Formats: sequence, C-alpha cells, structure tokens
Amino acid sequence: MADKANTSQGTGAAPAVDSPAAIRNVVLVGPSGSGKTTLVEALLVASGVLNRPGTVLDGTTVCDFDDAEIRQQRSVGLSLASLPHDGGQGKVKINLIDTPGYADFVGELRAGLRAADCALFVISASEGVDEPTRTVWQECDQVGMPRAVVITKLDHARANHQNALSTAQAAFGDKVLPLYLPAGDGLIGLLSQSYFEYAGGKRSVAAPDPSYAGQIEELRGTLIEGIIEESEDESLMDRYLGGEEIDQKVLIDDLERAVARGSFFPVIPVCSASGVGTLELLEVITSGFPSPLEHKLPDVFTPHGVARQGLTCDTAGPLLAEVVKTTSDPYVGRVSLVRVFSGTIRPDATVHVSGHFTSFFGDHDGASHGHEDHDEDERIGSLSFPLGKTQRPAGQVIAGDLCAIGRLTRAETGDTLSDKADPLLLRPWNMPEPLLPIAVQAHAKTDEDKLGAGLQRLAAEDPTLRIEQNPETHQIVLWCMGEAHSDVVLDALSNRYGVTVDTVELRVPLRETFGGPAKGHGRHVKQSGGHGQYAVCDIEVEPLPGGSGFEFVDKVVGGAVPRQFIPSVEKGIRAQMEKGVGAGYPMVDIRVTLRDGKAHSVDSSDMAFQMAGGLALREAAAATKVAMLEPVDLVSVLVPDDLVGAVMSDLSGRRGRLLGTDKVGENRTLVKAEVPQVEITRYSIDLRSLSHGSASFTREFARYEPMPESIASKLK
Ligand SMILES: Nc1nc2c(ncn2[C@@H]2O[C@H](COP(=O)(O)OP(=O)(O)O)[C@@H](O)[C@H]2O)c(=O)[nH]1
Ligand SMILES: [Mg+2]
Repeated sequence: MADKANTSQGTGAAPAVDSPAAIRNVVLVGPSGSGKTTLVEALLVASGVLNRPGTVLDGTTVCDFDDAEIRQQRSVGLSLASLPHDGGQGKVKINLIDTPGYADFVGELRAGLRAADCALFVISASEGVDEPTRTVWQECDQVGMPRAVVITKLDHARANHQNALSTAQAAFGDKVLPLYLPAGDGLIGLLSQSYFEYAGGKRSVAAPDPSYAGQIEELRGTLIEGIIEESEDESLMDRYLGGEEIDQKVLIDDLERAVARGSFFPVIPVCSASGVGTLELLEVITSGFPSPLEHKLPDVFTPHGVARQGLTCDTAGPLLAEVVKTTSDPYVGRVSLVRVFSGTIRPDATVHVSGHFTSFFGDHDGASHGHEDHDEDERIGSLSFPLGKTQRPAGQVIAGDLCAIGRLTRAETGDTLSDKADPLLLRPWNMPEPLLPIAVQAHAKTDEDKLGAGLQRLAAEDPTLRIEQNPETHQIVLWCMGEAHSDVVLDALSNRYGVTVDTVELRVPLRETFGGPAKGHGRHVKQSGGHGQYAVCDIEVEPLPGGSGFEFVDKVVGGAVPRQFIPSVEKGIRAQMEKGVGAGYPMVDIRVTLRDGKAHSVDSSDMAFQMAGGLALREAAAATKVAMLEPVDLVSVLVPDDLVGAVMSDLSGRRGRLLGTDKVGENRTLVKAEVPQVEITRYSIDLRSLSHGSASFTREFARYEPMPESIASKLK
C-alpha cells in the first residue's frame, strides 16, 4: 500500500490547538459520487496541507486509502483529515470527516455524524439530492445540527447550478440560501457584491461584471431577507422594509449566528477541480460553524447506569471520549479513531474502556453483534492526528478534538474511554441493523479457524456486521448492510486474514413435522456371524401443536422392550429428529408413543435399540405426509406515503400477511406484515431499489408456521 501513497502530500505537521473554541468538526454528507472525497482534497490544497490534489480515479486521495476504496474508486469507510485555516481571526483547526454516500455504508455515516458538530451536505451540480440524503437532513433537523450545502462540480459538462440549488431548496427547505453566485472563473459574493476570481490557484478580488447586476440584486434581496428573518433583532426587519441599507457587518453577524444555531443553511458553490469556492467554504466553516463548545454532549452514565450530569467540553474536565471507528493496519496494528468530548488525552495514559452495556441500553444489544461488554483498563499506545492513513504524532488531544489511538487491543467501535478512576459510559449512537444475510464457508476446510478469528475481529471493528453461527443449518451467516458491504467484508477476510471465502446458498432454518398420525415398525436385526444385534420396536407418532417440541410416551407392557432399552429408543428417535426425515431439517412438534417391541437376551444392546428407534420414526414418516414448517417474521416497513401501495403489494407477493398500517410523522407510513423468512432473504436489496433508498425496515422472528405444500415440495 505504501507505493500508492500520495506523494504530493505536504510535510506540514499536524495542526494543534490549545482550545476547543478553535476546533471545527465537520462531517461531509451526500450521495455517492457527489464529490465529497474530492472536495476534501481541494480543501487540503487550499489550506496548504497538500501541494496538489490526489484523485479518486487514481486512488491517490487522502480519504480513500483503503484497498477496497482504491479498487472500487469510492469511499466505503469514514476517514478523517484535519487542516489549519486562518481566516484572519486566528488559527482554526478543521477536522473534516469524509463519509461514504452509498447506502451499504450508512453505519460509517452514523459514526461520522456522532463525531461531528456540523455537517456539509455535498450535492453535485450535475445530479442533485437522493432519498437517503434527504433522510439524513431530516435527522439533522431533529437534533438541530448546523449545516451548510455545497454544490460541487461546477465545471462538469452537465453542471446546472441553478437546478441543483432549486433541488436542494425543495429537498431541504427555504432556509437554504446561496451566499455566492458562480460567475466565470470564480464566485460573486452576494453580500459583499465582490467578484472572487480564481486563477493559477490564487484568489483575487474584483468588481463583478455588470451583466450580473440583475441576478445579484434578486438573489441578494432574498438572502438579506432570509438573514433578517433569523435575526434576534426584531427591529431589523422594519428598518429593512423601511428602505434602510443594513450594515454588512450586522448581516454577517446575524448570518453566522443563525448558521451556528442550525436555523439557516448557506449554500456555497465549489469546483474542486479548479479550487473555486474552497476559500469561501473554509470561511463559512471557520466563522459560521460552531466549535465543539456549543455542542451538547451525548448522555453520560457510570458503567452501573447512573446518569452523570454536568460534563461539558472542558479540557480540564474528566476524560470522556468515544471510539467512533476502528481499523486494522497490517503494519501499525489496530487504530482507533476517537472523539474526545471532555478532558484531555495524553500519550501513555491508562484509560478505562467501557461499552455495550446491554442491560440498561436495551435495544442495541451488543451481544447480537458479536461484541463483548467492556469494563476494564487499557493503556494508550500512540496518539496521533490522522490525515487519511497518515498518522501525525500528537502531544496531547483536548476536549472537542478528534484523534487516532494506536494499539488499543480491547476497545471496540462504540466504546467509551474515560479516566481510570472515574469510569463513564456514553449512550450509544443509533446504529443501523444489518438485514442482508449472506452464508459463507472457508474455501479450504483447514481455514475454518482462521475464518472464525477473522470474522470476530471484523465484527468488533464494524458495528454494522453481525456474525451468526446457525445451530440448525450449521451455516455461518454474515448479516450485512448490502452486497457492497459484504464484498468489503469478504475482501478484508482474504486480504487481511488470508482466508478465501465462498458464499453459499443461504439455508433458512426450516423444520419438519408429521402431517398426520402414523405407526412405525423399527426392526434392527443382524445375527449372521460375530456379535449379533437385535432390537425391534413399534411406535405411534402424532403431530402436536406448534411450539410443543417433543414428547416421548412409554406404553410398553410386559417388558416387551426391556426397561434399560427404553431410553435407547428415545435417544435413537431424538437423533433421527435432529437429522430430519425429509429434506434434512430438524423435526419438531410430535408425540411418539412406544407401544411394543422385542428383545434378545444376548444380542440386544443400547445401540441396537437406538437404531431401531430411528428406523421406526423413518417408517412412520413414510406412512404419512411430512409437513414443512417455516419461520415467519414480523416485518415493519417505514415508507413514504406514496409508496405504501407498492410496498404492500410486494409484501403480498412474498406470501406476506398484512397486519395494518400506521401513520408516522407527516408523510410516512409504517406497514406491518408477517412474511415467511424464505421470501425476504434479499428484501433489503429489493426494498432499496423499489423505494430508491427512501424506505427502511426491521424484522423480528414471530413463529414457525406450516409451509404450503407447493413450496415445500420444491425443497425436497
Ligand atoms: N468535473 C468534476 N469532477 C469532480 C469534481 N469533484 C469530484 N469529481 C469527480 O466525481 C467523481 C466522484 O467523486 P468523489 O469525490 O469520489 O465523490 P464522493 O463519492 O462524494 O466522495 C470522481 O470521479 C471525481 O473525480 C469536480 O469538482 N469537478
Ligand atoms: Mg467519497
């Protein structure tokens, strides 16, 4: 990987600051391909961290450094790049958190939102806004996260800035207003009414071309009104409407306050290719976006679940930090990306690691993700400020900042780090449930242990990966967010752990039961030469109601089956039930009555009666119909109202039984149905394409039900 290093990277030391007030944590959000990763390159160049930008195409960007990212030419994980910017009011450190736009990697986006205090919504001038991005905007709305919109790719052949702007306003609301108008090789500032021209990587200021006068006036009017509406000074609107020219400084102050409050969202046009707009964007980030001091901390508890109040973004406060991402580097080992909420982390310190306390956070059960509960001390290895994969040593890391910690062996993604003497635990952030099951096996049998170990490590790093070892189907099932996610997991298994993995057809854990009562005669007799075997038994089998399991009744009279061999018959029947009698699925919900049998004084044995028991069950099964039972899930789908019909008819087509619908919020509906598991193994993919990513669903096991004969017969 070293040979692919971005050789154009500047040698600049990591920007360090001594106050949270000088930090901005900014997450980049937007559709896949909208230009986020390239924008980070452009901003790094604008701030002098890089001499020249890398490209996604060549795999030379700072943020897309992972093997999978270079191969796929798109981001699959979040990454961090920090840069210093001095906009004239002192040096500010900007931590840019690049996230993948593709839906499979939404777990990385969630982690990015958690680590950040403000968000840039990056929209391509040639495309627009997709459904998932709208949803993230609404989520940001709910928590009042400050946001700005960047319209990228101004130079694109199909770029249409005006269109992209209207799309963004339609999607995000009327508080989304442009601060600049793209013009020629630069931008016109609508407040300053100056033309910022970019030539040869430098910005110069001039008067705008008079031909823009009309456009400027119109947009400027809308912008000023928008700002004044947000102003806390109520007299301002009257003065403005009365014809007073409002001082630009007053407007800028009001604008910045409204942006920081999360009630006004400036739009900045950018061309990453030429650098146009990068300095303007850095100015919005440094002066409009709030520092971590203004961000309310997530809920804090002690590991025993007692709420802890009063923690703030104080560098001298108790240590409170969180692992937002974990990666493994073949050379460096484990690297944990950490957001510090309170206190200061120093190298060589010992910290307390706590995490995944299912008992009092309920729902997000770490256990099902293959995570362990943590409550232990661990020493910090190296401390650094990452620039993509490059680690720049950090002397210390203060509250509000982001950093990488090397060689933590216990801490996993989502864990809280705190003082050894004052253990704390943060309420976990909302992680998405993986809903696509992929069954896998090691290509070589000898690799099975390596596969298990590799999967465990990957699941510890990635909270959106769940590993299931199914005891009924004996399959290893990876629960993933989608196929692109599973590809990344399989790639990592082969590249990092050297295990070649085959995906195999997923077996849904079906079960068998008797369709009706039947009798079975089991005769296991071998008396020719050597030690003889002799056992005969007669059984009656009846189906029991669902969920009854297995009942064994002994009705033998007169010692036809000797006492000591009755448990042998039962054992043989149980063993046969585990293997099944039809398609090889375990048999459940039957009562077996042992009626009669025969024994031989010398040749009968425990083993012989076990064999006879199994045989008797097979015979009984052959005499009647074996019915298949299938697991049925309760599926809840959250959809925009206009898709309710489409989703319901799709569910019906999957043999789903509709239970009802509930209105959720203004324009969403929750559709509930019971659907057989075999019909929804790929539902996450199908629902995404049916709804263009606007719907989500959950599923939970409800019960086993008889499978229709027409479908069961195909399995045998
Ligand atoms: N013409 C042009 N192409 C761009 C610009 N920014 C990004 N791209 C291209 O758009 C594609 C997607 O960019 P990328 O940064 O990976 O988008 P992301 O998925 O949002 O990170 C890449 O091929 C980039 O080279 C830009 O400003 N102008
Ligand atoms: Mg990207």
